Amino acid sequence: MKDEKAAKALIKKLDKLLRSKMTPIYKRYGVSMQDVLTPLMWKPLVLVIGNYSSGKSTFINELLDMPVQRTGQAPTDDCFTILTCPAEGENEEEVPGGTVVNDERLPFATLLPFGERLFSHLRLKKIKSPVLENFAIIDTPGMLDSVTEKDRGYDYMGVVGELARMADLIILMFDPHKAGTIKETYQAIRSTLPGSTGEDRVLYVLNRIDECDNVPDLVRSYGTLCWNLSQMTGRKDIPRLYLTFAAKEGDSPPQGVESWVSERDELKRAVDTAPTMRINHVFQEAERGVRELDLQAEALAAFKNGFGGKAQKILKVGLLLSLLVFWFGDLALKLAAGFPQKTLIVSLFSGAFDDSLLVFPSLAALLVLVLTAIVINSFLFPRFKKNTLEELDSLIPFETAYKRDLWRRIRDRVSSSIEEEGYKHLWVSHSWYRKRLKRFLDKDIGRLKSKW
Ligand SMILES: Nc1nc2c(ncn2[C@@H]2O[C@H](COP(=O)(O)OP(=O)(O)O)[C@@H](O)[C@H]2O)c(=O)[nH]1
Ligand SMILES: [Mg+2]
Repeated sequence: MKDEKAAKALIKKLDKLLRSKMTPIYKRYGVSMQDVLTPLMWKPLVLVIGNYSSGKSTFINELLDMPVQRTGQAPTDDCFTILTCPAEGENEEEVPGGTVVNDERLPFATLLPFGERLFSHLRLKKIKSPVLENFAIIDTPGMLDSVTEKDRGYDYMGVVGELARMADLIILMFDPHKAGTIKETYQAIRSTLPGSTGEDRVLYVLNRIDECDNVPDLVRSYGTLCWNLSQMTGRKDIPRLYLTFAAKEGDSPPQGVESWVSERDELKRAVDTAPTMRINHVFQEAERGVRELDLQAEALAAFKNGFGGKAQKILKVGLLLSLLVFWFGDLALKLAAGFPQKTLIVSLFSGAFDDSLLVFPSLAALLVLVLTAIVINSFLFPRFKKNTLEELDSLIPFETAYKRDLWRRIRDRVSSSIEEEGYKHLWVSHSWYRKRLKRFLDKDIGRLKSKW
């Protein structure tokens, strides 16, 4: 309990730190802080995903010790259900998806882009349960084989990915019948987990092992799942796999699986750690948000520098031309058209110089400079902007997969920023902002984290 209180206090401090140090930079880049602040605001989240009928809803009912979710062999439930407890003075109720995503007290506004079709498959249930005071649980429609977005009506993978990003703990459930056919789901999660960390947020569960005919059958399922998992994770070390089943009340466990009875309790205890897991996750999320902003600054700096290089070349030519025009323009004109009578350079050498001779060369040089500026502004810049937008992905180098994932998330943001405010960004000192972001990531956030 003490840990939970300390965790809450620390999250509050992080919120304050982000607001005080990051607000001006977010404003400068026209990015809403909502994305980085929402993960801090609600309660710990546990996400349960897996094949249909792998026993997700049964496990949730077991955790809550009441039959909240419908269960059944066929795909019974095509809804994302957020289970939480009512606030003080509130009653138990069911809130429809459209209201959930628009409620500013809840962190689900990021699901808004998935549209109306998702909202009819989303709901929030307020249930009086002591478990739900510590964290909220999200039950999900089971993964089906070979289902396209068209069949579902909405981007299922996208929603799972977004929820996985928010969740402090993810339970990935398999059963012996389909030991590892949810590669796509895993990929949706994987792209939301930062670098090499983050995988500790996933609990892998092989459920329904009581349905294996005998131990060799279980070993085969386990082996298949391990193999598939290593294909999914691309790693050779296998994460811990909880082997569990829902014990029927009063019944003794079927022969062969007695040894795994205690794993169910271990899994439940692991789920109970969600509130403290949240600390790591919340810091990761905050860092990710700030890194995204830094990446945006990096991209805009590259845009600015790229244009700067090109503009400089033209400017040099323009300056040279204006100098030539200044010194020799009137002379050239005289040779070509016979006037003016007196020219600057000749009068300087003959000693007949007077101030009025400067008027024509100065105006001509100024005209060349103005023309250069017009060329840069009206031809070079629009063309450079268009080319950059067309080849946005080659604007900056991607040294790591993590950076590429971050880029995927902010690409559209950068694109519209260049499209709408490209000119403004040429005058921003991105390196100064990047220094402040770096200091925040290297020092400020680390200092706060070390208090945990
Ligand atoms: N034998 C056995 N059946 C289970 C177990 N867990 C769930 N079931 C049954 O499997 C069916 C599907 O479970 P459900 O929780 O609805 O799966 P979901 O689609 O993942 O939510 C239901 O009929 C459950 O009673 C288990 O561990 N062992
Ligand atoms: Mg279910």
